[in-house]
Amino acid sequence: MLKLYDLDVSGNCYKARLLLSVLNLEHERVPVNLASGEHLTEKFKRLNPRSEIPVLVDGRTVIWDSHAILVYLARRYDAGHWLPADPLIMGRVQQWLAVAGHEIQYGLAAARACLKFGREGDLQALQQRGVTALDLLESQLGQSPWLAGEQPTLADVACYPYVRCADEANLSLQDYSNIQGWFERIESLPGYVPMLERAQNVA
Ligand SMILES: N[C@@H](CCC(=O)N[C@@H](CS)C(=O)NCC(=O)O)C(=O)O
Repeated sequence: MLKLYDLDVSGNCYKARLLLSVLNLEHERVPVNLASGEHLTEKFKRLNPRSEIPVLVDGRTVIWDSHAILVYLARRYDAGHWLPADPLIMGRVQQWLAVAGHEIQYGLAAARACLKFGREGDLQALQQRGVTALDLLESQLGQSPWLAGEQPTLADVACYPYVRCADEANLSLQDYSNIQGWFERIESLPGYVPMLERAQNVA
C-alpha cells in the first residue's frame, strides 16, 4: 500500500493527501513529529536527505518533495487528467508549480509559519510576497476556471492548500472573488478532502 509520511498541519503534505483522495488511492499515513526533530534523524534522512515532509513510499520507490509526489501519482495512477500530456497545458502546470514553490511557499506558507508556529522571518515581507501570489492567481482565475485552463490539474492541487489558509497568514481574501469561486470548484471535486487541522478546528 502507498505510504505517506506527513503531518496534519502541513499544507505541503495536504497537497499529496488531496491528490491521493481525488484519485481514490488507498494509503497509509505515517505522522512525522517535526517538533521533536524526527525529520532530522538518520533514519528519516534515508527517506529524504532534505529532512522534509511529505515523503511518499510506493513499494520500493521513495519520492520526496510535494510537487514531485504529485507528478509521480498523476503519471503513475491517473489517465492523464491531472497532468495532461499536451505541451502547452503541461507547461502551464509547471508555471503554477513554480508559483506554489516560490511566492506561495516563501510568502503565504512562510508567513503562516511565523504566525502559527513562531518561525523566524520578516512577516511583512513574507506577507507582501503572499499578496503577489494571490494577485497572480486572482488574475489567472479571471481568465480561466482552473489555473492551467479549462480543466483541474496539478496546478490547482499545488496552489490550493496555502491559499485556502491565507487567513492563517493574516491575509484577507475578501477582495479576491475569483479565488473564492475557485475554492468552490475545488471543494466540489469528487473525493475532495479538507485540510485536516482546519477541519478539526471547525468541529
Ligand atoms: N519543497 C518542499 C517543501 C517541504 C516543506 O517545507 N516541508 C516542511 C513541512 S510543510 C518540513 O518538512 N519542514 C521541516 C523543517 O521545518 O525543518 C516540498 O514541496 O515538499
